[in-house]
Formats: sequence, structure tokens, C-alpha cells
Amino acid sequence: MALDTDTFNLLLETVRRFVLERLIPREVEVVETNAIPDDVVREMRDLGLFGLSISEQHGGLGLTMEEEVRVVFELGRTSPAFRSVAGTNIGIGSQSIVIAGTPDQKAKYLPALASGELIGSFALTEPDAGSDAMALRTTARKDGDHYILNGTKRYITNAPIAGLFSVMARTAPERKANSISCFLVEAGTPGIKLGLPDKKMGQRGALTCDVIFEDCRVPAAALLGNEEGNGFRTAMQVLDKGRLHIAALCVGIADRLIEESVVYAKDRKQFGQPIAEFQLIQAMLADSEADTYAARCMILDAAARRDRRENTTRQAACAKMFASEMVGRVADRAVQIFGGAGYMAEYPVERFYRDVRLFRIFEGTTQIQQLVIARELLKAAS
Ligand code: COS
Repeated sequence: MALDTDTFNLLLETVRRFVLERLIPREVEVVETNAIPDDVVREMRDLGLFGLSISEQHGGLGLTMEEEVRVVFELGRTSPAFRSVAGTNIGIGSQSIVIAGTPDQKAKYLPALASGELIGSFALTEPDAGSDAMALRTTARKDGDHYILNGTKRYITNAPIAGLFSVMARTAPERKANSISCFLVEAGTPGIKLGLPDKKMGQRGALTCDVIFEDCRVPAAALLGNEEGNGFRTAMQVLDKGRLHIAALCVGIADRLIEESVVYAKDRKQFGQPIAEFQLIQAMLADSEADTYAARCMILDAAARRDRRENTTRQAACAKMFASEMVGRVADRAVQIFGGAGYMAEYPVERFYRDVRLFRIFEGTTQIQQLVIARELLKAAS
């Protein structure tokens, strides 16, 4: 259910101020410590950021998709690591349960995910199953009223701090969607091991690592929806939403990069005048602004369609592809406008340039989005 306009505008304004006053000043600390400070996490919990899209019935704010992306436009104006800690709880870390959980599973986990007391993590990717998600090898073997999980999940966001994993595992050997099921596995269950923290190009503070299951025994009640064979389709539905959320994040970062570029271009003088006076600099600013505006419009349209319960697989893939490529171009132009300074670690544009590279890769590469878009088009025409 949508919030009333005044309440929603107040939320947007609060998040905008929170980003400006509380998050942006802590960006360097996050890079240095590779962690989000506890007091910041507490404030994010108090603001309801962990439960934006989880229903009010389950303790969240119950935002529509359009409202969620508008909040994410704001959250995007700072290091993506801040968004990462809360974003998985309203995205891929909770959506399996929202989409396909039993009433008991929803009641058990969603309130703690919505408050941020529990961190959710989505465990799909494996060493040999990235883009080809259906090739996953992790198995879940039925053993009386339990399942036994074996396998390795890779690059799992928030795994080092997660309390709950949505684990896609094979309950049958054949290559088909029905062979894959989803299990809600609590951290600390015997048989789960975490790998060393991944060393990444950017996004310091957003934690990922391997999650290894070795004869990890979970009760049958951990089977999502109490039904074998719905794991793959659920994962795809989770990603349909997740891709819109990531696209919105790209727009927020692009806005920030444009702002940084404008301030720098007006201040930096060459040939006796601010570089902002040069039309070649203006052209880069204009291209970045038009790119960002186009992505924002696409995302808002896709989100509104999703709120109208239309199938948005194609639109979400379009938005994710366009926005992630777009923010790459905007970051590249920002570095160019900053010139030598843009290559220096002391300026945020250097950090964002590395951070945004991930968006063309995770939650489905650009090439996977192309494949999804084309398949949907061809399917609609047949
Ligand atoms: N919503 C609901 N169901 C979906 C769906 C969606 N968005 N996408 C696919 N499905 C269903 C299909 O309808 C099909 O169902 P049936 O078996 O009943 O026909 C089933 O799932 C299998 O789909 P498909 O045949 O398209 O599977 P493929 O193995 O060809 O792969 C891609 C599909 C490539 C699109 C998928 O593997 C993918 O998205 N890969 C990228 C994974 C990814 O994003 N990883 C990031 C990790 S999370 S950070």
C-alpha cells in the first residue's frame, strides 16, 4: 500500500538529509575500515531502511516499487556500501520469502529482516554457475524430515554478517527449473563455513565471501514455500525486483557524480577561466544529465508497471542494463572532467569509478539482460 503523499515526502526528505549529513561524511571511514560503522547501521534501522518494501503487516514500511526506487535514488548519492547493508534485506535477501514463503516462514523471518535485526543473504551464484544459474551444483538431499545441503556458493553479498541465507539447491539432477529448490538456512547451523572476505576492485564496506555447506542439516520446514522445485523461478522473480532496485541505485550515484563534476568544473580554472565555461566540458555534463534522466524515467515507468502488477521482466532488464551502463559512462566522464585529480584516491570520483563497475556484472551481467530482453520480445511475438 502506498504511503500518503505527505508521509512519503517526509521520508524522502529525511533520507536525503541522512545521506547528506550522516553518510557522505563517513565515506572515507568506510573505505578505511571496510565496514559500515555500528552507529550508522543503528540509525539506518531506526529510519526503517531495512524494511522499506516489506509489508506493514510484517513490520516494514510497505512501500510500493515506485516509492522504493525513489528512496533508492536518494540512498544512491553516497557509497553503495551503505545501501548494500540494508538493501539486501528489502531486495534479494528477503524477497524469496515475500514471494514464496509460507505464512509461518513470513511470520518467523520478515519482521526481523524488516527491523534489520536479521541480515538476509541470497545464495545463488557458485564457482561454476554465474550467468548460467541453472547449472548450480549445490545439492539438498532429503533425509527423513530433514534435508542435507552440500556445495559452495560464491561472492555472496553480506554473507559475513548474515543471519539467514536463501539458498538455491538442487533437489533433482536434471537440468530444469523444477530441479531447484530454495532453503532458508540460518547462520550458525552446523555444516556452514564462510570463506575469507573477497578482495574487490571497489565497494569496500560491502562484504562478500564464499559460503560452504558441508553436510549441513536443515529441518524440512526450511524448504521455502514448503514445496520442492520452485527455487529457480523464485530466484528469477527475486532478480526481476532486484534489478530495478540496482538500476535506481545507479541513478543516485550518477546524480552525485554530476553534482561533484559541476562543483569542480565551476571551481577549477584553466586558460584563465573556470573549466565549466568550456563547451567541451559542458558537453560531457549535458550527456551525463541526459543519460541519468533517461534512466530515471525508465525506472519510474518500470516501477509503476510493477505496482500495477504487470509482468516487468523485460522492463527490469532494460532498466538494469541501461542504468548500469549509463553510470559507467557518467563515472568515466566525471573522472575526465576532474582530469589528473579524478585519478587520485583523495577525490570521491575515483572511488565511484571503481564502485560502479560492479553494476554491469552483479544481479545479471549486461549480456544476460540483453538475452532476457530479446527472449521476452521474441516470446511476445510468437
Ligand atoms: N520470472 C518467472 N519465471 C522465470 C523468469 C522470471 N523472470 N525467468 C525464467 N523463468 C522461468 C522460465 O519461465 C522457465 O520456466 P519453465 O521451465 O516452466 O518453462 C524457467 O524459469 C527456466 O528459465 P529459462 O529457460 O529462461 O532458463 P535458462 O537456464 O535459459 O536461464 C537466465 C535463464 C539466463 C535468464 C538466468 O539463468 C539468469 O538470469 N542468469 C543470471 C543469473 C544472475 O542474475 N545472477 C546474479 C546472481 S545474484 S547477485
